[in-house]
Amino acid sequence: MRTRVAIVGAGPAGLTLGHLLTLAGIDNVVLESRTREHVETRVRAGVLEEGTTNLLRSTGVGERMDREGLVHHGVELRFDETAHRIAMSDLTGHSIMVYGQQEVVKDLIAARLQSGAPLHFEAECASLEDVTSERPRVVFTQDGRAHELECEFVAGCDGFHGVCRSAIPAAALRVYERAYPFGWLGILAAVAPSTEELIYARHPRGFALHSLRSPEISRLYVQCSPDDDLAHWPDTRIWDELHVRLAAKGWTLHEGPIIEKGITSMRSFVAEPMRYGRLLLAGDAAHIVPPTGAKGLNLAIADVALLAPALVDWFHAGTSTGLDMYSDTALRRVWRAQDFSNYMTALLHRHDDEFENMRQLSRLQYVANSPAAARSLAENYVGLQLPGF
Ligand code: FAS
Ligand code: PHB
Repeated sequence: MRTRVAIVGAGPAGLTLGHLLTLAGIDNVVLESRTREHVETRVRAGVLEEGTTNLLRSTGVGERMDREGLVHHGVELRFDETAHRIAMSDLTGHSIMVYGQQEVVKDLIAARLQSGAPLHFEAECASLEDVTSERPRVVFTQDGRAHELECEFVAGCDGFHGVCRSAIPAAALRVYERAYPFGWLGILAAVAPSTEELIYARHPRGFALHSLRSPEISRLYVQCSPDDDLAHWPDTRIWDELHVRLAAKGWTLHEGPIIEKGITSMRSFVAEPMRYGRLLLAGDAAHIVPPTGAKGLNLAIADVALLAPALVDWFHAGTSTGLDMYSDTALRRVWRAQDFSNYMTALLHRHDDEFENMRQLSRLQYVANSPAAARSLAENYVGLQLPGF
């Protein structure tokens, strides 16, 4: 098997890259270790920045998103049982779109299948070979048999637990990591959201987030310990904690059947550089952010929005500038998102350190009362539109 670009992973990064390259007429193959059903039902992110929605819309995969997605112009910070709205669109001129990551993945898979470009499910990459040569190879297994995919570039879009990053020798890789002493227990509930906009709540019992997926489905999270177990969280306890942590005068949280729940640990992680020879990393394969800033999915898309034109220039114009600049350019945005996600996590989660909790309360009071502080939070949350990021 041969192609120009081998893409490992059919998450948002891999599928978007494959979509963009196919539109540009560049042969590529997407290899995904799981089933189509698994990747299309994996509940993850929910907030899309305009950079993401514009890219999906302008490349013909935004129609259902625009029909079913929810455009939001603000988010609420809630503390001391009081609501403080951050009027993002007024402050920045930009909005966000609430539309589940699994819906984005479904739309991209549908477009991929319609294009006829190769997308192999249950095709697990075992290793990458000769990534510093001009003919790297992807060794993968499918139907119990080993295969080799010869290519000119490998896009490692296989997430944090994938194999592509490990093809870069440790001596060539700089890794930055921080584990947080928090986890998130997330639920999908079959109940109309109790709020029009997202609510990020700081409470002495711990952080809570009220997000949404549709007029009928609510997405909610509570801070838990990083090694917590779902067995300790019966539905009654989840709702009790949500009622306490999200409480505000004159506001009611409506309960409903919980249809999905899971616990996610939180970490910050960056692997530099995002290129090694003919291997290019994108998305969670290169970086992880705590979900408090709603950046993970958007960073993955931002990476491939840089990588696709760089590969197009290589194949169509024979220039390597985009590829040579890819890692440095992507990492500027990655580190900005790392800093913002770390800031939002520190701002809202319950710490074991009372000094930190008091500092946090003061920061929240400052953001709630200072248009300058609110604008800084808002412009990072909607996705920085500054040169160089
Ligand atoms: P992904 O992990 O989405 O995709 C990688 C793909 O590669 C997967 O389909 C995997 O099956 C495949 N793969 C792995 N190894 C392979 C191999 N050897 N061969 C072939 N394929 C292989 N972000 C937010 O913004 N907000 C959130 O609330 C949020 N919640 C999250 C909850 C969880 C449990 C997780 C894990 C992540 C969450 N994220 C959230 C971050 C998430 O949205 C990621 O940023 C996003 O999925 C990144 O997309 P990709 O880089 O494409 O990686
Ligand atoms: C979600 O809707 O899943 C969501 C929203 C905002 C976040 C994290 C997750 O910061």
